[in-house]
Amino acid sequence: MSVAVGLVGAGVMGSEHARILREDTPGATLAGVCDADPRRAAMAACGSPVYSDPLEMIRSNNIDAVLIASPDATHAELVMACLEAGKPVLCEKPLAATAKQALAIVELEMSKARRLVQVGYMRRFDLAYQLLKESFDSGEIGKPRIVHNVHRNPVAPEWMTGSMSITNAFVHEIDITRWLLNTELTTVRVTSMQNGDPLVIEVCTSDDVVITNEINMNCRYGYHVHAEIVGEDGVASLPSMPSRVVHKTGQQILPYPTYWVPRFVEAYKAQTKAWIKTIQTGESNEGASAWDGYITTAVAEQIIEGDKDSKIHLCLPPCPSFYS
Ligand code: ISE
Repeated sequence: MSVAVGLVGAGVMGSEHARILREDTPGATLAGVCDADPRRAAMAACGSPVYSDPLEMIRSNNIDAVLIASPDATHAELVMACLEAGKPVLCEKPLAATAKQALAIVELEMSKARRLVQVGYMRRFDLAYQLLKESFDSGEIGKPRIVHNVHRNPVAPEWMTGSMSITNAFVHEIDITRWLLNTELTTVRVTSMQNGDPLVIEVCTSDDVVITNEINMNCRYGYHVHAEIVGEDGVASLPSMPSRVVHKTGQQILPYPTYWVPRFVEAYKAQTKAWIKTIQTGESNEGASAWDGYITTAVAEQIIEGDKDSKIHLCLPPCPSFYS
């Protein structure tokens, strides 16, 4: 049986998800698209029904599961509606705008006694990150001491305002580091350059690994994500990404993508396939749970509310058995 997916949001990510659902996800059908802009929705829908009210689409009998790719502030309410309707939902990161909203999602999901929420931290499905995790899990590089993360965008998207370099960008490093090292974060110190960009964020984990993070929203040269685990017996890093070498004007050039979709397109596809398989078979996948989404939002919130330039001691509750 093909899973009929309703997509909320047809912007940069939404239109990409629509394409992946239409062309690259066996077992799924794009069964509806909802966006505030009906023309944009129709373009992404490519002939499937267009909705103007996301709640109507979520509740429709023609929709089995929902993919949310609308603006960050709308996520929590839409995920709650999916839970109320008993429908599986893949929500783009972040899960919610506040830790309180994210916790309400966790509580509602637990009350339904069924895992329905997956959060779109797609780096978990990136082959290079998976191999990095394998190096750590296999013990090949020994006990980890340091992780270096670099997250650079050429120019901050125009919708990126205020603390979104933390709530929308750095949340990837929070999630991927917890997943890579299978650990919890304990302290954070943020060093902010003049106008808040770039940020240098130092994090410690419960097993004394130090994580350095450069979050740079305006590096100019391209979209570039890098990670390296320094272990006691060796170092494992992400490789240069598959690209092409251009020989031109006396130079050899290895081009960078201009934004994140080309870099992570295979991860987005693998994430959607895994989500659909989980819906069809009930088998779990590597994706981030509502609990992971809650922890990530809680860490981001505590950083934003914490004292700049001083060490923030994170206060995170233990993981309920429902999620372990
Ligand atoms: C964007 O929203 C994303 O989700 C990308 O994955 C991230 O790398 C980028 O910094 C964000 O702005």
